[in-house]
Amino acid sequence: MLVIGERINGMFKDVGKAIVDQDKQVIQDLAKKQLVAGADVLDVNVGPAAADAVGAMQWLVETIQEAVDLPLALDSTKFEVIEAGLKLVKKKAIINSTSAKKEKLEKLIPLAKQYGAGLIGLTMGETGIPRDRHQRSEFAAVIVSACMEAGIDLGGLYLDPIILPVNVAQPQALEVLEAIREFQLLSDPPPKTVVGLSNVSQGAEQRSLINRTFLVMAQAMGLSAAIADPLDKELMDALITAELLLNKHIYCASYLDAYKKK
Ligand code: THG
Repeated sequence: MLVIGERINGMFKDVGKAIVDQDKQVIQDLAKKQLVAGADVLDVNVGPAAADAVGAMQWLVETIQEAVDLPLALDSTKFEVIEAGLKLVKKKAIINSTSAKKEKLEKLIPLAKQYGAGLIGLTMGETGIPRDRHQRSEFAAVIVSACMEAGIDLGGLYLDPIILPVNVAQPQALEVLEAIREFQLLSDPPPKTVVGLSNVSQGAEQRSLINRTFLVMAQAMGLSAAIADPLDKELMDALITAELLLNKHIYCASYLDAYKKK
């Protein structure tokens, strides 16, 4: 399971404030802590408030790379913001994200190709947020075939079924789980899958419990990656235990510690 640390997102108050104050310490601490906790990649999102989003992305990428050596997932709906990040990254980045919309695919696939970056494809299109597993698979097929046509390495493509908060869209959680399974039928070898895990519990009580329960269920469906909070120890322990039970690594009495030292 690829863990993409979610914490460097201007949606969080501490990060939003650090961007405004240009406070490197806050960002670098979060980068280091997520690395130690088991993040493989760091998501970087300037958040909704940043007035100069391009400048904020540039500052975040440089600030993070001074502290840690991890690859970054550049998370923005704006092409220029992602491009500004791509120009600065030292490691192969992940573009977060395109959708199945024609104008998005036409811009972001060439960008991924130009920079040799991975690509997250949100399975939503002209009609907006998908209704059910079938619509998700339809949008997924559009994204996969556009990448194939462009000659993009499908090994770097992550399909995202889009998780909605369970407190307002309860039936969607099961649709997402089924979609994760269906996406894997779209190509051989199967495309990878990713979710923005914390979305599922937004506005709910028991966030951590909901997050880790859903994560384990998604892992059983074959999920490849999660944008999630690695600082949530119970979440990480559940993730590692699920991998053990799915026979992805060998059991030993100290398997939790052994995994973290990998
Ligand atoms: N798919 C993809 N990318 C994504 C998402 C996705 N990027 C953003 C998001 N969804 C994943 N990241 C987060 C980060 C934070 C929260 C949820 C998802 C979150 N934040 C607190 C909240 O809203 O309650 C912030 C409150 C605070 O300040 O503490 O829950 O789905 N590809």
